[in-house]
Amino acid sequence: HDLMALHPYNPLDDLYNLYPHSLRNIDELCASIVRSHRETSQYRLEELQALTWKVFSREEIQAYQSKTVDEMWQHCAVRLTDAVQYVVEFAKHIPGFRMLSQNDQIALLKTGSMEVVLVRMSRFFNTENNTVFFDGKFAGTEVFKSLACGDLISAVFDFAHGMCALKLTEQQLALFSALVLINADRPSLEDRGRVQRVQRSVELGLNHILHRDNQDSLMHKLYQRMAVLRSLCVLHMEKLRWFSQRYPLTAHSLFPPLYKELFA
Ligand code: CLR
Repeated sequence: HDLMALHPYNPLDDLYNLYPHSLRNIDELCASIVRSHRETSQYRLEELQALTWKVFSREEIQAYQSKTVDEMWQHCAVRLTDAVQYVVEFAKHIPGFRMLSQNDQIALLKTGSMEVVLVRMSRFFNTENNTVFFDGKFAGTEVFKSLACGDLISAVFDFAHGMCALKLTEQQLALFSALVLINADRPSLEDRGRVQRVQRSVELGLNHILHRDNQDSLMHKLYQRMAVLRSLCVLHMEKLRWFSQRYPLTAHSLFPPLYKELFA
């Protein structure tokens, strides 16, 4: 009886018994997603931990706050695009992604890349003082004041806080990021069936890792996080539209091409 409680029934167990070879495939799938995550995550966790004491000074915060709205937007758009570029690299090494048509790859990145950046933000977030690693130091929400979108910034910080509370391992985070990206429900997909097959394999991978870690109950929480992510990205697109209307020249000629291609 006690043993049953330790190892709750998992439908994957049947699958493993029926197809022992597919367990090896799932292991290989997980290994390559984890490797891709590691190679594109910019900083290792130890490196970030060693930097937590680096916070912006009063004067530095004031310098960010006295930037004009369009200066600060441009600055953040460049930083975000840099992060998105790493997510594109990550995507390319998810088994099955490169087998999708170019149209479908772009469709997935258009809706998913910002979401993955926000998932990754939790690695760069210090819950002790609510700061994020930005421009070489840890920054609180006040640093982003001149963007004039406080509601988006506080929602993004709340999300990072919530992600940190889940205390995901790097492997769990890697698989979750892949699942956020490979989503057959995204708009304007040509070959939804093919995306669905890749999605199912990533889902199996995440299930497998959570089961192995004795954390099956995390799956439900992760699906809840995905719903919050969608609403954050809708908010990001609304802010971007608002900004482009007020500052059409900056948005048109000074934003990085990739940022425009994916979000505009
Ligand atoms: C996310 C994880 C990446 C590294 C990285 C780079 C840029 C950071 C981003 C992280 C988190 C979100 C961030 C961004 C720069 C600006 C943006 C702090 C840490 C904030 C939320 C402002 C968004 C403004 C838009 C509306 C333009 O691997």
